[in-house]
This record gives sequence, C-alpha cells and structure tokens, in this order.
Amino acid sequence: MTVKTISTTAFNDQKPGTSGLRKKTRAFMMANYLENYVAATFTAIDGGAGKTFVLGGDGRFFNRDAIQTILKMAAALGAARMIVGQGGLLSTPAASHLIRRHKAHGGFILSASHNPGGIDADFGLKFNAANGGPAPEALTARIHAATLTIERYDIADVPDINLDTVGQTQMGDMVIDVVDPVADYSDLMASLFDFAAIRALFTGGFTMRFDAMHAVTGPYAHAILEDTLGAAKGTVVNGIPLEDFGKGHPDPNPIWASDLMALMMSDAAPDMGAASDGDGDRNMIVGKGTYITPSDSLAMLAANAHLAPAYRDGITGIARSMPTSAAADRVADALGVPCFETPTGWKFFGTLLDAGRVTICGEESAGTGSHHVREKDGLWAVLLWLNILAARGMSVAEVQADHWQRFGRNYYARHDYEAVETARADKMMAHLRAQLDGLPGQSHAGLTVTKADDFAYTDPVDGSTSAAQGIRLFFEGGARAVFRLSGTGTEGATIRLYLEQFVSEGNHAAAVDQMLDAVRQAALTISDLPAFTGRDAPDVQT
Ligand code: VG1
Ligand code: CO
Repeated sequence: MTVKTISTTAFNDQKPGTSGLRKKTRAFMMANYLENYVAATFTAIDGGAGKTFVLGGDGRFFNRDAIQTILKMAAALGAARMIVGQGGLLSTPAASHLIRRHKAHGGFILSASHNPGGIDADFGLKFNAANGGPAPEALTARIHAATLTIERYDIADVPDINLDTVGQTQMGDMVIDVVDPVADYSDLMASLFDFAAIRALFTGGFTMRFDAMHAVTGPYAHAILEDTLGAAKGTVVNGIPLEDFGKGHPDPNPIWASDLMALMMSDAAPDMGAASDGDGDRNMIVGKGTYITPSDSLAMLAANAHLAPAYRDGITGIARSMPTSAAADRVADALGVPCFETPTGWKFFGTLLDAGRVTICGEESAGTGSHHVREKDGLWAVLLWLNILAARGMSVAEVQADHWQRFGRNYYARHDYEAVETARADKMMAHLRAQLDGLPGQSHAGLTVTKADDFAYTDPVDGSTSAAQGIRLFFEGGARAVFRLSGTGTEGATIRLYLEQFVSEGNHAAAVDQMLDAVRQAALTISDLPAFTGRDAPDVQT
C-alpha cells in the first residue's frame, strides 16, 4: 500500500460547535478541508496506529465520499480496524453503541443532524470518544488547536472499497468490517424494553405513524417497529434514506414534521405519532390531538421509566440541559434523586452517565436518552413511550394529563431567529450581559425579575468548567426566559429564545402562546431583540 503525504494549509474556521464541525457541504468538499479536520482529530488523539474505530453517517450527500477518505487516512496511519455501517449508514445512537460494544477507541460520525442535506445544504463530522459519547470540550479544543497548525497529512493511495456488502475486507494492513447498521442496535433495544408487551399492544389494534423524514432511522424503524414488533406495514413513512432528505429539514418538530402534525390533529389520527431527525438521535412524540413537548417528554419518561425492564430498579438521577424546562426537576424531587442542569449539547452528559450519577438525560431540542449509550436516541424514546403506554393501558393524552395533574405544567416554547447577522446577534448578547446586575427588581410586561445571570457550569465529576452558556432571566411567578446563540448553524447566527411559565395546578389546557405572552414581551423588551436584529417575529417556533 502506497501512502502519500500531502502538503496543506490550515483553515481558520474549523472550530467544532455544539456537536462537531458543521459547514456548508461545498466547504467540506473543498480540497483538503475534510482531510485537514480528520488529520487534526487523529493528532488530538495521539494518532490512529493500532486502534479500532467506528465509522458511519446519516447518508446525506457526500457521506460516501467522506467515508472513503477517512478509511484511507486511517489506513495510512496504521489503524488496526474500522467498523463501518453498510452503505455508509449508522445512526448516531447506533454508532455510539458499536463503539461501546467493540471497545473501539472512538468513532467518526458524519452528520449535520437536523440540518438539510445536499450539495447546497449542510454537512458535518464529529468524533466520539471510547465511552461512545461526543468528544468532551478538552478534546474538541485539542482538535481545534491541531487544525490551526496543520501542514501535511498522510493518505493511502488505494481504490475505494465496496461499502454495500456486509463482510470483511482489508485496506493495506487495516481490517475493514462492513456491518449491518441495524442488527446490534435492535438487539440492544430488545434487551431494554418489554417487546412482548409492545407486540401485544400492536396486535390489540394500536396504530401508529413513524415519520423517518427520509433520513437514517428508516431502516431501524422498519426493522424494529414493523418487522419485530408487528406494527402494521406502512406505519413507517419516508423510510428510505435519501441524500437530500427529500429536500426537507429532517428536524422532528411541529414545523418541519408538519404532515405528521396535521394527521395527528385530524379525525384520522392513529394512536401515536413519532418522528426522528437526520441522524436518528432526536424524537418527536405526538398523541391523538396533542403534542408532547420534548421537555415534558423527558419528565414523563423519567416518571414512568420503571415500567420498562431496563429501568425496573429505578433511576439514579436525571440530567437536563439548562434551557430545557424544569418539568424534569419535579420528577427528580418526587423520586428522591438528583437533577443536574448542564450546558446545551450531549457532550456534557457523558461524565454523569459514566459515573452512574444519572440514568436519563434530555434536552428541549427533542433529544432524550439513557445510560444504554452515550448519545441521545430517537427510537429509544419512541420505544420507551410504547412500553409505558402498554404497561399503563393509557393513551398518550392520558399519560400527559395525568402527569400535569400530578406535577403541574411547564408551558414552554422556543423561538429561533435564524441567519441573523453575527455582529448584530453578538451586540444583543453583549447588551444583555451588560444589564445583568441591574435587572433583579425591575418589572417588564407585569413580570418582576428575581434573578438574572450568564449560565456557567462546573462538571461535578471532572471539575471542568464552561462559562457563558446562555443568559437566564427568572421572573416572579415561575416564568423564565433564556437567550443563547446556536452552535450548530452554518449561516450567520441563530438566536434561540427559550420561554417557560410554570403553572402548578388548575389551568393546564390554555394556549401556549397566551401563557407565554408576558414572559416573551419581557424578554424582548429587556434584550431589545427587535431593534438589534431588525426582526419582528421568529423564523421557527417549536
Ligand atoms: C442544537 C440543540 C442542542 C443539541 C444540538 C445537537 O444545538 O439546541 O440541544 O444538542 O443541536 O443536536 P444549538 O447549539 O444549535 O442550539 V443534533 O440532533 O443537531 O446532533
Ligand atoms: Co441529531
């Protein structure tokens, strides 16, 4: 095998964000762009020699080319073995599981998740560590540092390998195992849940629609829901992964999964609706005529997890990202377990999961998961919901109503202002930061600020710290507004405004917008968002 050494120049924009490096696909296709980042990743982990890695992606445009490149670079560095999903496909949670199961040194996951795919859309790459979880901040910092000083990289001069046939092949001395992307993951799910009870639910006439949004979960959902659990054929829609996701946003929320929402709000609604994102780590849950917010889903799953075999003995703790509603906190209180509040991004849950301090984690952005892998897991959430419905003999709406009755309701919404000029968004955040000390005691839109801060986090397990993770405004009467800038966008800045109003009893059936009107107005006044951005409404509201 011939190895070529290629001279290159550093790119100054390869700083990983919330979840790896995300850029326009055409940026990734520039000469040396992908190669530089992959080489920097290998540098950051002290090389690839003798190591085993997992490799796969969500199937979007450029997935296959990127896989061939990574294989050739790994071979050049003397990697021992690469485990690759057939067709180049692996959902993010399935990749996490394979890393753990094979005790691999880590894995390369090719995905821009919920961002659209195609030559004029987005591409992404992230590295997961040996625990199966996203690289922690210390590692992403080393990767970034290496991207700034790179001058050359090595790559094997060999033909592409066939990704479509399961089996073993070699590239030089490196063994390549092309594996069925679904089989191990499906076994893992069967070990966690009461598949017999879920099968009985479907046999008893329970109906469902699962929208795979033309992304990676299609093959997983077909195999598990239809073939194994007996859901009717046709339960899974948009189940064949396409390179451009049918030109949609594979983002499971009421805006981008609007067909599913319309069905669930109609007379023809099945018992449950669900959807997943590009790389299979997010989920949306909808009942007949009712939507479950992700923050509520986390709380409801945690409150009922003991009904599934894997969590029968209870959970050790819950973790949620800071902007996620406090619904889960009250469940933790009731269960007598701790609830941790972390910065946005799954990488912050890793230490807590590894240390056994939490069992269930979640984010308001439609991610929920547990200690079974080190990523959020879309199908896992769907299966846990099914297991709970089977065990309780209740509908989705009944579980929701029962939960609010017991714990109160956190009215919640996220407003996204997308593609804002970066300088304007930065100025608005600076304006907020400058006011923090003076805000407590002020009243806006009839709400009095009780506390205002810039969220900072100290990891209770390894002591690492992360500052400036989002501005929090707390108001009298249980309202909260949070401002932060997205770390996954590829165009300008996306401002996320998270709004929450807690109602302990009574009023659980009001309109969300109405319940959040005061806190929204207060947040817009304090931030001066309309003046800074020139926007009078968000682009997306979830
Ligand atoms: C967003 C979400 C965050 C999630 C991240 C990756 O990040 O808010 O909760 O962990 O996407 O999810 P940001 O920085 O844009 O707010 V995925 O499914 O895109 O890997
Ligand atoms: Co995702």
